[in-house]
Amino acid sequence: MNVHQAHVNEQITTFSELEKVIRQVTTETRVIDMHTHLYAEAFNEHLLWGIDELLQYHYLTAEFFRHTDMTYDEYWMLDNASRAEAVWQTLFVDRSPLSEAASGVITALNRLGLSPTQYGRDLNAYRAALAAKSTSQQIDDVLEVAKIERIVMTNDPFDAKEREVWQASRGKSDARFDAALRIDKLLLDWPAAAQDLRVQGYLVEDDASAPSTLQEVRRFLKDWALRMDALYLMVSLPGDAGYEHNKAASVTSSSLTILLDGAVVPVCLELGLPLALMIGVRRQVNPLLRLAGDMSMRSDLSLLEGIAKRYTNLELLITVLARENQHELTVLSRKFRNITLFGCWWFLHTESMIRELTAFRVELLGTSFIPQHSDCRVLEQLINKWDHSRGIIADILISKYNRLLKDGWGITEEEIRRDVEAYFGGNFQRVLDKAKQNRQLIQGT
Ligand code: FIX
Ligand code: ZN
Repeated sequence: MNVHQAHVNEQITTFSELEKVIRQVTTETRVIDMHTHLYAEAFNEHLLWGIDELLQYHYLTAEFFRHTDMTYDEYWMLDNASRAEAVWQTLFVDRSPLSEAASGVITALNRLGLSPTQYGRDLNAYRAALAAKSTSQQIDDVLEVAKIERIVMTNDPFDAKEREVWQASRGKSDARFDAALRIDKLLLDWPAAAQDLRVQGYLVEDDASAPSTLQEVRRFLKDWALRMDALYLMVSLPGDAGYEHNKAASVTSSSLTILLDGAVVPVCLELGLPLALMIGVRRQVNPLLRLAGDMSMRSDLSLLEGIAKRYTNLELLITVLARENQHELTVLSRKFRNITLFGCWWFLHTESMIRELTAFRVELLGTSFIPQHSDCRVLEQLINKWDHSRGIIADILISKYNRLLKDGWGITEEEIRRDVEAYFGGNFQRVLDKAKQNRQLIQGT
C-alpha cells in the first residue's frame, strides 16, 4: 500500500477534513453527462459553440423578451450576430445577469480564461478572444475544464441532416460522444412519422396497430439504434400523455400506447436498451418564442407506474419537469427498481431547485439515482451547468456525511469517491448494464 492509498483508506475524523475531501472529489470526478443536445464535430452545424450561440440559448431568449420592445418578428429577422448583440445589451449591459441562465454565461467565460474583469462589457472582446479557436480545440478545452468524460447526444432519425451524418458512418467518429435515439415524432405525431417512415423505405400503414406496420416500426427502431449504437431510446412527453395500461379490451388504444407496447418496448428489450422518459413538457405555449416557447406542466405519473409495473425487465430512466411531481416521482422510484430517476430538468436546473431536489432525493434514495444531467445546447454551457451543480451537490453531501461522522461512522476518501463516482456516471452505466443483463435473461443467452 503506498502513502496515498493509506491516506484514502484512513477514516476522516474532522468536519474541516470532510468538507475539503468532498469539495475536492466533487470538483475532480469526471462526469458522464447522460442527456444533452450537444453533438460531436462531425455533425457540423448541429454542434453549437461560442459566445454568440451562448447568447442565443433559448433560456435567454425568453428572458430577453421580458425586457425588450422589439417584436418577435423583428428579433427572428435578425442574423445570429445581431441577435446575440441585442441579448448582450439587454441582459448583460443594461441590467445585471442575475438569472441562472445569464449568470451561467459569466461562469463559463470566466472558467475559460475570459475573465470579465479583463474583458469587461465589450462583447467584441470575447468574440475576438474566441475567434482563433478551432471547433476541435474548443471541444477539448471545454471537456477538460468541465471535467466531462462522455456526453450523450440527442439523435433524431427524423432529422434529414443528421441522418446524412449517420449514413456516412461519421456519427461515431468521436468516442467521447454517445448517441441516444430520440423518438418524439414517432410517439407524439404518428401521422407525420408514418409519412416519414415511408419515405425512408419502411412499409407502414396509417393504422399504427396493423401487425405489419408494428413490425416495420420495430425494424426502423432497430436499424437506427444499431446504426447509432444508441445507449438508450428516449422521448419527452406532455404531462397528460395517455398510456392506457388498464384499458378494457373493447376500447381503442391511442397510437402512443400501441407504439410503446408494440414497438418501442419490444425493441428496448430485444436490444437490451433502457427507455428514457422525460415527462411534463407543454410544447409551444407561446409559438412566437419558437424553441423558447415551451412550458412545464404537471404530469399524471400513472403512465410511468403502468409501464414500470407491466415491464419489470425494462430499465427506465426518468425525469419530470414539474416541481409538483418531484415528491411523487422520488417515492415511485423506491417502489420500482427498474426506475432510475435522473437530473434536474430545464426550469428545475436552477440553484434553489437543485438544492431542494437533490437533498430530498438523497434522503429517500440514498445513492441510487442520477443527480444531474446538463441538457446543454451550447458546448461551453457544460462548464457553468456542471460547475454550479457540483458545488450544490457538494454542499448537500457535506451535510449528509457530517451526520454520519457525528454518529461515529468514520468515512474514508475512498468511500466518498466511490459514492460520487456512482452519482456522476456509475449509476447511469449500471442502468445500461442492467438492461443488457435483462436481455440475456429474456433471451436465455
Ligand atoms: O425535450 C427535451 O429534451 C428538452 O430538454 C428540450 O426540449 C428543451 O428545449 C431544453 O433544451 C431543456 O433544457
Ligand atoms: Zn433535453
